[in-house]
Amino acid sequence: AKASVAIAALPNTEELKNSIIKHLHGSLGTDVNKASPQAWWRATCAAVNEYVYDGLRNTQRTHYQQNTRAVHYFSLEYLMGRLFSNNLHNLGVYDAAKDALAQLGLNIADLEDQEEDMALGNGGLGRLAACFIDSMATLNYPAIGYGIHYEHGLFKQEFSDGRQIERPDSWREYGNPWEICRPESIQEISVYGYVETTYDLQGKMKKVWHPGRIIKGVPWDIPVVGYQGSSVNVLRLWESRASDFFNWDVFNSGGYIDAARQNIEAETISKVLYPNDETDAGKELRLIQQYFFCSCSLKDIIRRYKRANGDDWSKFADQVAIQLNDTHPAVAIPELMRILVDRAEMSWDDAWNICQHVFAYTNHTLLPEALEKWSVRLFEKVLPRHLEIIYEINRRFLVEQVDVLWPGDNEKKRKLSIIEEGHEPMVRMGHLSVVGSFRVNGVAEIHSELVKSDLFPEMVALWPDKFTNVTNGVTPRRWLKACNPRLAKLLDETIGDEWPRDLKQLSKFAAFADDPAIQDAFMAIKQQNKADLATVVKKLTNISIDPHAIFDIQIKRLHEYKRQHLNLLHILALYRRILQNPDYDMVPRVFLFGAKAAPGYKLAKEIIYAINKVAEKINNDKRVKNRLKVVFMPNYRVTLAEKMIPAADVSEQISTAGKEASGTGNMKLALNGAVTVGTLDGANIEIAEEVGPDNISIFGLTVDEVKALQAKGYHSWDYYYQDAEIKAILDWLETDYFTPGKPGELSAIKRSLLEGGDPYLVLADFQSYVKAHEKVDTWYRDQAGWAKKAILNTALMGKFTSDRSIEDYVERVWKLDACKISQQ
Ligand code: 26V
Repeated sequence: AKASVAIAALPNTEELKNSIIKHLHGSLGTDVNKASPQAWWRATCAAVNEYVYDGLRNTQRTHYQQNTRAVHYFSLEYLMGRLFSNNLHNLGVYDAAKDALAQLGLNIADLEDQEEDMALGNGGLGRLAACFIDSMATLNYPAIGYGIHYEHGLFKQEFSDGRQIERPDSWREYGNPWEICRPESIQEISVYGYVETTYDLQGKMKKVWHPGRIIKGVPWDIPVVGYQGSSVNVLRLWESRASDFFNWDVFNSGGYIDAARQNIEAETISKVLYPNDETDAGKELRLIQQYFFCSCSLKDIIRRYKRANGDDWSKFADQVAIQLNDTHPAVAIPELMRILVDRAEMSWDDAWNICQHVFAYTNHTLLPEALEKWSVRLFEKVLPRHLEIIYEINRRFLVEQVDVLWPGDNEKKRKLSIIEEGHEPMVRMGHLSVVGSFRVNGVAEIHSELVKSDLFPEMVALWPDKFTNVTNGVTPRRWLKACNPRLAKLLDETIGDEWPRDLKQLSKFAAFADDPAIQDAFMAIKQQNKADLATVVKKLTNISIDPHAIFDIQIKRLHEYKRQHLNLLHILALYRRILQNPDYDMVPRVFLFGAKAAPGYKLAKEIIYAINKVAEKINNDKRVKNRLKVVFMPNYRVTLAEKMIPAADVSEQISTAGKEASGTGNMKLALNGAVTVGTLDGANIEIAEEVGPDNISIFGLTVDEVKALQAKGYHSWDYYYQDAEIKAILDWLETDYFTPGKPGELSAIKRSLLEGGDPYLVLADFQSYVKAHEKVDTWYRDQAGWAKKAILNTALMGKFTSDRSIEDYVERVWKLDACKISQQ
């Protein structure tokens, strides 16, 4: 048995095998002769958990004994995916488990497929949170993730005649072996009601909130296993329940049915993840979700703090840092103020001083429609006391900060006020987050600059040192070691096995970029990964694809700014060229998409439909002679990403410059040796800096050029009339060529690009995009040259590990010390 840091003894193959059988009998109540794959999977999870829990106990005891400063990551989303192979890899027992299962006559891959994805997130923001908690545990930082234990994660996607259908996700319908319920740490929180102003005997005013509803929060803990026996941290997710105490009252007053209804309403809070949908904005339930988990989490933090420090609040800001993952948890700021001022009876100034040393805020988007605002009316109904507190925060901010720098300037006050005045007054959560935090960061260099210049320029004038950048990253454990075992093995053999915890080591691989043997090995691995994906594609879509074609992949949420429709226009251009010139010379290409559209986002759904219809036509057109295939993979999710990314030759990162805050899929694909076709947007800019101009195909307008074009007036019609190819393609979409007998079914895209004014400059970037792809085609014809580019992409992506992001947060924001875990 191998020793590690947090875990006393890790099992060998024999010990694991015995433990799996022990749990098959003792935890699952079944037998080797009749156990289902599901039972084997559960027994293996239980066996693994023996070691995970050992690390968990040692970590929690060490943190308690050392009374460490800790970071508390507040996020509405954690897009975890599956945990089985991740936990095995991070414990360092994947091969032992694989062998143990093989000896039992089982294939580990079949067991992996028993697990549902834990899809408690929408996309980039949620997956980033998952990568970050992996890195924080790996780097031994005292850290806890707080969020919501949604009963239903992101919807499952099906296609019906090419149209997206949403189905509920029930990831834990039959339980989840990784989570531990902690009823001993239940919290109660309040919503609704009214505020009473009272005066004590000294005449001092006191505000008393009489809540209308009390709700119970039940914590579920998910162990977060650091790589190679580092810390085992916790992800704590709150589930809402009706409060026993409250319902008793209703029950006694004869309101049995009312009590049942209130039960249902309380349990609705953690029922479902909001699918990132404009039409959902402003929904009461979403605000209650935000407040519910923030209040539960703050009370949990305070309980732990008081256990160590009693009623002395003076060390609170030394011990506690809270990172707000976007503005979604920003209501934690007035909630901490309420607890300190109303409950702990602290002075406003002392309480505010604590808040401003505890909270830090990460901005993840500049899109105006995604900047959160809540109507004052709704806030007052749900959280009346918090609205008063926000008013007071705002009053002091405007008087003590804004009016001091810009005396008498009402225009500045109007712009900076946390309350947006108008027909329907709104609370601006971004403003609240900046005012209440000691640090604000964007998620890539360019994005952080735009946060300062375009979003909060006056806030920068007030607090220049508050703003910083932390470029995103991804965990190389899941996104290389676990998902691409063939490449991981080649790396181990050529540069040693330190790279998963020190990704800069990958640069040693660059020395092999010209080595024919390594080039062959690298390309052979890509080929095998592509063959594996082709099998998956055949199974899921019944489309046959040739593993020797270029696999060109765009995987991300469906949004106009991400421009999947630009990709589609390029596919149509190639198709048209083939039809016009039967000998059109191109390297065969398979275009693969994976994307979910928000259920209420009409145009996004039309784009999915159009891609599916175009795919149907092209894939069945003999004249194409296999030069082109188009595949839209259904139900894109973390588990599918893990199968697609290792098989990618080309990575599509084609957002309008200035719109994609960072991107993280771009990092995963390049890390696995894909060549990026991308705009100078988000982290693409930093990827281009790292891999160099020979190893990336950049196209399109820059941020400054986009601004200039929009300032002078962009007229998409000009491109339509002046570019015969664009005109032909858009007109083609209006015919019934792709939807026989139903002309006009695909016209929504053309309409948005012409009558709609093409808000994301698709037509402006089109020809530049076509050329970027012609460059890729030329590059690919030189196989040794391509191998070199692919190798250099992998070798030069070391910057983009989430370990580096976390070290940046520690240095620039959290000021934490790592904590070595001691064994009992
Ligand atoms: C907005 C809403 C609004 C209504 C209901 C649910 C919901 C959920 C999420 C959002 C905003 C999402 C912002 C976001 O995901 N930003 C992405 O963050 C990634 C990690 O930093 C980054 O790589 C992507 O570029 C950025 O789009």
